Amino acid sequence: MSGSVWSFVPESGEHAGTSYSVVVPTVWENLPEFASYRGRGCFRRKFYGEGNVRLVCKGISHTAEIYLDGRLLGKHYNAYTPFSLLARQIPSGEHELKIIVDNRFSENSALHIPNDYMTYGGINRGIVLEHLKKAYIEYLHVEVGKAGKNGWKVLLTTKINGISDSSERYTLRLQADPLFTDEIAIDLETNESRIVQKEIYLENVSEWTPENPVLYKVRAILSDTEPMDDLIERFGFREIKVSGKYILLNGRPIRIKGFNRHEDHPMFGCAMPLQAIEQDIQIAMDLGANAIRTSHYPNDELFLDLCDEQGILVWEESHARGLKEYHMQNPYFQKQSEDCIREMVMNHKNHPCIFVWGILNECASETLYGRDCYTKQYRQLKELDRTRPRTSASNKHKKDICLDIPEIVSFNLYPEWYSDQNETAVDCIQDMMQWIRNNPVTRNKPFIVSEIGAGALYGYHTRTKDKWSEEYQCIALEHQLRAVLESAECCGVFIWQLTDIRISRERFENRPRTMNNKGIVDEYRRPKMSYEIVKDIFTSYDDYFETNL
Ligand code: ADA
Repeated sequence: MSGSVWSFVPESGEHAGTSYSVVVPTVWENLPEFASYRGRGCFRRKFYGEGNVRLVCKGISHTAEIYLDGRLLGKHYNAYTPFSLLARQIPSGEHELKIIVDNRFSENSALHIPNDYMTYGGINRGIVLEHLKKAYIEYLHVEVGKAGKNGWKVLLTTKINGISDSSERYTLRLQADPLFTDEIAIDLETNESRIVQKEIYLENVSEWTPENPVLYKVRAILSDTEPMDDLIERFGFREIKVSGKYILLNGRPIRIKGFNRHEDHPMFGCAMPLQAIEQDIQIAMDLGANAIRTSHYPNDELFLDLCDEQGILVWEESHARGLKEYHMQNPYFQKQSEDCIREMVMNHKNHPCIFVWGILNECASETLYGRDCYTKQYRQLKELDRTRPRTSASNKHKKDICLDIPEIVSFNLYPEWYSDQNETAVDCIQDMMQWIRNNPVTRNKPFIVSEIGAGALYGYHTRTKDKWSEEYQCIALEHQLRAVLESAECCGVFIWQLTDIRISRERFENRPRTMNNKGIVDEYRRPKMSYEIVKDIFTSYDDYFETNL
């Protein structure tokens, strides 16, 4: 249903009730009259169908009510995670899908709040309609881990949902050419769901590395007398481990040279098409980066697919930015966070590019209540994925009381931008490193500078190299990056940020242009003066640390 024309009708404002044609995925801010519309809007589309249908929505911003032929099928909160809904035995013929979208901030929304990025309104990611028979495959997870010197253990977990009114016998075929094929018989009672696991040991496979990101495909086929559903997943043979101060990728200590990136574009809002996503990745690679952090929410699977293919390492994080203790006490906070983490991990865990899961950027990690929330979320992550390390970008630094929980410690630091003018980047980084070294909680963990940067207005130049000029951004970034990358105790950095982005006008009125202007390229992807400086610095540091582990 993606790439097709839908109707959009706003519910309030001077154009309430008027119908517009839009191509989904889209956000209504792309329509000239709705550039700042905050409210509810209705998207409709007709389709032909019959029998059991499943609707898979990859992202609706930010609250959705979904109706089929006027009957409520389900609701979902959060712009940045996929979900699916099932409708059984619909009669043959034309049907109407209606999605009511709401992008308003309210006490019912704990994660989408006015923030330093824009919350758009619309169907921002792809949408798929599947016709099902008596049973379907909900997911196929592939977990890989090293086994011995040359071997790999592969754990395949398939979830099958029966939607038949009688008990049935099925065959599940798992096929990854040329690696393995297997067939499993499954008896399902009426409406039963079943999780089927299969462990395989393999040798002589090609590893997934940033230099040579080899991907394999595995296909699950569910049949009774004939095939009725299939699912193809890609995966890679790579293992992430943490050892002392290092993050090891297939045993080698990697140095992170990364960018923070928001899904934001002046022409598409957060509903970015594949080509625009690919352009961002190409820009990051041209700048010498090997990693991207999905600040501050799970990204479109299209982005992850491209990173898998290009060998870009990804820090994927669940949705939250700058929540204070009172935000975290919102009665919806825990449930909305839990849903977001579950939907993120369950949908994205096969991507080899993801090397770390992040939670709760700059939230209340200095309070006991905050610690309780961090503990719960870290625990949930571990239950959902035992293979990846966890972290959180903190701005509480020495006051943070949650640093003992995750495997990796990460700080957002802005020396020579927000901090006291007299503090140099070198002083700031050295002071942090000394504190980390002397603190038994952090001493033996990898440390990442998860944000560093400075603002520059594209095209603004001053002889005096004042703040907001492109000249000032060059100076600050050069000091910051060299200070971080010269420190052997720091395993990497994510620059804030790849591109300039739009922010919510309800907050941060003090940001020029209602934009966060710390991009190395502006919102139209035009390079600022700092582009060449960052590129020189990033390309002069190796992707791995020289060390005898
Ligand atoms: C924070 C935050 C970012 C952004 C940045 C800035 O560290 O995590 O979302 O707001 O500061 O530009 O100040």
